[in-house]
Amino acid sequence: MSIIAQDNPLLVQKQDGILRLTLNRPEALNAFTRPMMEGLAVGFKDAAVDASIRVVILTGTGRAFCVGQDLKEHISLKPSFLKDLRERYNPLVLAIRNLEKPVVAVINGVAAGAGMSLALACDFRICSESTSFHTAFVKIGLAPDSGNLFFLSRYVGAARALELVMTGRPLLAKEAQEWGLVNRVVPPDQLEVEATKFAKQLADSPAVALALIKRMFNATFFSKDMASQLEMEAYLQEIVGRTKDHAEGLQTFLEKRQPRFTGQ
Ligand code: T3D
Repeated sequence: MSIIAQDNPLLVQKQDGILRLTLNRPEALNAFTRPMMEGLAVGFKDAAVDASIRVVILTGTGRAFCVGQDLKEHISLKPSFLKDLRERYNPLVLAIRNLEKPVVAVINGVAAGAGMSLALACDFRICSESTSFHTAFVKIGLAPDSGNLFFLSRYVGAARALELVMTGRPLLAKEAQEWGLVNRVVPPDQLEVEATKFAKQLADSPAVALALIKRMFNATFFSKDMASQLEMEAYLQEIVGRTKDHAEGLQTFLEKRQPRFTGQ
């Protein structure tokens, strides 16, 4: 494993094509501070330009994934919400959605506020049985931000999303899975193994196809109408249809063997 940086409050590790970004302020349930968010921004920029990175895992240490903005920092700095969201939170959400590589949220415990939003912005959510989601904003007199309601309503439907953001009631892992919000729920002691196995499968998949599937997914759920979506699918299929990985895929179909994708 190559450890790119081992600094608190964000651990950055790279192994087997997987970039693992670990929020590391367990004493504050991994609440976001400015240095942590700057580290995340750098991590996602690196992931975009480093071809050896095929998948990003976002996770946390201790009993929480992330509980959103560090409210103690917020109270002491008294930032403008508009400026803070525009300059720090929204760019991070966009970086995750615009990164043409899968991003897996490995949710090891509590996810609240903008921490929950960031988990929702990821492509996949694998969580431990101990996970609970808290929209949290309403509990401190705020409206949801960082895409929380935007993503939530698309994943679980309008009625459930509105109930969660208006009441702030916790959503436990089992119910989140029943609602289709998370991909897998696993016992805490199996989370890392299961998540790494899943990420490795993505890392070994044809990279161009995954990039274009993510572009399609964004267009399907997050923008555009059906006609332009169909046009875009045709356009993207034309591109991915010219890759060596597609040729390898066809070949393995004919030869009945496992593919060896190279990302080209
Ligand atoms: O500029 C901007 O601010 C714009 C962006 C805003 C985006 C946002 O994210 S706003 C939403 C911020 N997050 C919250 O409001 C969540 C606040 N936390 C909670 O509601 C609860 O902690 C939880 C329901 C998430 C978990 O409850 P529980 O009982 O499991 O843990 P706890 O005892 O409340 O917390 C444990 C420790 O973490 C505690 O510290 P202590 O007393 O042991 O020293 C607590 O203060 C700390 N902690 C929890 N959340 C935060 C936090 N510290 C700083 N900031 C937090 N958000």
